[in-house]
Amino acid sequence: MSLQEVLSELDGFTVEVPSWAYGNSGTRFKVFTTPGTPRDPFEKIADAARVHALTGLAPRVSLHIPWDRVEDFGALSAHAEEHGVGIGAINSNLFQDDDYKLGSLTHADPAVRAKAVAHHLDCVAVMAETGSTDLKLWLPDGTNYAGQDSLRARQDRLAASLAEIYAALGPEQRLLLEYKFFEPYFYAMDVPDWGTALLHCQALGERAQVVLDTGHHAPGTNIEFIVMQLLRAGRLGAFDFNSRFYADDDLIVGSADPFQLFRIMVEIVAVDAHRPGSGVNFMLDQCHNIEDKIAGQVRSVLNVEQALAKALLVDTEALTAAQDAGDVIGAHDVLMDAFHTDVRGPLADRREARGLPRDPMAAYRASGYAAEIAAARVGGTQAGWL
Ligand code: LRH
Ligand code: MN
Ligand code: MN
Repeated sequence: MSLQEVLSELDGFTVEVPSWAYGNSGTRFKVFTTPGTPRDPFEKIADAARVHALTGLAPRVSLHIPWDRVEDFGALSAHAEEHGVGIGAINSNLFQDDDYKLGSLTHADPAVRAKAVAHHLDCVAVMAETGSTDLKLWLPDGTNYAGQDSLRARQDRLAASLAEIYAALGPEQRLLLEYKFFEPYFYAMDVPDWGTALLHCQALGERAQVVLDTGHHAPGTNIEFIVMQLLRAGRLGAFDFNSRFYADDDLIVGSADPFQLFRIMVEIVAVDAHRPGSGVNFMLDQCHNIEDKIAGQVRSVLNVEQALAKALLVDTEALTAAQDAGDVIGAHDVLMDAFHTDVRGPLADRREARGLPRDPMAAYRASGYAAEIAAARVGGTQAGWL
């Protein structure tokens, strides 16, 4: 098979970009503002649409509620469509309300739990208005001290709250449950790992699936193993891609460790989960604190495409033969051959053939869009989570 034939597997592969990547962001120490930062969700979508126009890879934008709350979500959806993109997952937010200091969906007080459930029903209403099919829920609940609350009771309350939310979803809609092992609590998070997320999803039903955020694991965790295991269970609903050195750094995916991203994609390709309709939503969850945000997003989606292209190049016949023969080095070499292949030229050829810029980054720089928005927008908003 020719290289371009192998790469035709990329047809239809998409990456979903987060609205919050286009807002100002930073650390608890400092938020640097960037000229041209969007002032509202409409402008965030316009910027996201640029990324899609340049790469042909990013036709959906995830929203975060209430960061992206607008009067008329139908109008936001129509605006997205006019710009050539659509609305993707709707993210709920349980981490910025004083009532949730001791928990939201797990809180001991039924009134607080009811409020947190109601927020999700509100998100489901946004899904109806925008045509979104994914409700994404990251649970920031947890405890800071042993004995602070019953670990077990919190799981029981969570299961009951999730069941109420799940019951509100339509037959075409999914609940995506994201785990994280630390932060904002440091003794015990209530959904710290993929096992806990999976158990809750299995209890809920088929349309409850796990979200794997690459920044949400302890150092040294073998993430591709988790990818493989969730795929085996039929429960890998989505990725939140980003890159990290230390913790949940949310930097450009594939920047610190492109090899890890490749290894993840090898597991994806092994079961054709890169193909449209596989049920895996390849999302980014990133922010760009010091770099240009649109360029940062362009680099991110290209990095994901590149990792997938290399994974597609793995000679699976040779790999299986080496594995079956117990040829340890031989098998490893087959994988590394694919990883070391430079796919940038062939991917540029593919883009050109599809009427896209060969070099999206150069095209972005030459477009003058950054200067245009810097002149037009004054006082861009913060992404929301600081
Ligand atoms: C939590 C998280 C989750 C939130 C996003 C802003 O760390 O990954 O996905 O919605 O960050
Ligand atoms: Mn995330
Ligand atoms: Mn995160």
